Amino acid sequence: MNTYKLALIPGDGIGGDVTDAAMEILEATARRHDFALEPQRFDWSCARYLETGAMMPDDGIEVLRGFDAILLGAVGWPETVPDSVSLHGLLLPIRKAFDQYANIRPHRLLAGVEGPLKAEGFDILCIRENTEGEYSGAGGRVHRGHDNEVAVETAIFTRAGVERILRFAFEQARNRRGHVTSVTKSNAQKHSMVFWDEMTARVAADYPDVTVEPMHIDAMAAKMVMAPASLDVVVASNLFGDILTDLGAAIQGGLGFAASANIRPDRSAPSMFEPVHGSAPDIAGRGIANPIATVWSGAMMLDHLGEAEAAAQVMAAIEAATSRGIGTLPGRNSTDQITQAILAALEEQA
Ligand code: GGG
Repeated sequence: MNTYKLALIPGDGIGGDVTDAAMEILEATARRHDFALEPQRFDWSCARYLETGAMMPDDGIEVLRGFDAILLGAVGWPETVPDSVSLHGLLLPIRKAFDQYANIRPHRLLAGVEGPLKAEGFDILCIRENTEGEYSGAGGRVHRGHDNEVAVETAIFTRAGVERILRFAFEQARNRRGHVTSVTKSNAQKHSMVFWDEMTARVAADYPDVTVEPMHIDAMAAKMVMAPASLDVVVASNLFGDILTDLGAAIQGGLGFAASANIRPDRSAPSMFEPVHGSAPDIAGRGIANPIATVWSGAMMLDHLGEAEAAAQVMAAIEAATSRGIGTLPGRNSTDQITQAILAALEEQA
């Protein structure tokens, strides 16, 4: 029997609620298939930062390296720790240290979920570059607090980094409907984004079976609202992908449904799975967070681990619950009710 060592980082706010729910469902699924999950919980969070001065220990990355996968809940507690500190102290270092360069975020309406648009039938796979670009962390500030203060944030685009994320997107498109939309702002950003467009054309030449459309981020935002069904694979830089996938979450009914996977494609280091949403301090501790985004992320994790059948069963159970109206509207059901409905649907499959 395969046993997968899983690093569980609930993080802050609703992160604990949604990862607990996901683990209950994933472990129930594992029991029905011939594998086991061996989770180890880490308290790395803003609470830890307040106690120790660090979101994770100095050897945190080395500790995580020994796991098969990481399941993360949410990061951030802005009331006490600046978001820039918490994000750069946990989530971003993990993505970069393990070179999880492909952030995969699916956007589609689950059965029974009515999004805010009239549009139906869209199925978008956003591929966000995850290790460089605008989130490189390169830059600095001088003359702090003075009238002549300067802040510089440098976006870094390397040939290797851009080429590999584009190839990843084209490979995904090959297994889907064969279309890539490559998002830039190359009219305004004449160095990095023109370079991205050139790399898109170069990579596209190796994929004659895939159609490609370069698009500016502003036009893309409109298209995701006006004609989402026309989109298949969307590839974008770190910042653009981050923003577009919140829009993607909105059109699929809300952040409670938006799943993501931070993938190291060659599998030489662990990949990390997390909902797109943050810690939601406004609803933390109320037991009403929607766990579906985390359960869906967990299904992506099972798929990545090679348990495709189990992953498909988790997705079918989520949709059996949502098709009955469970978890489809904010606040309609508690976290526990949604979890129990998904568990019941798994039982029914048996
Ligand atoms: N679910 C993880 C989380 O808390 N994300 C919040 C966030 O701000 N993420 C930024 C990013 O994905 O780069």
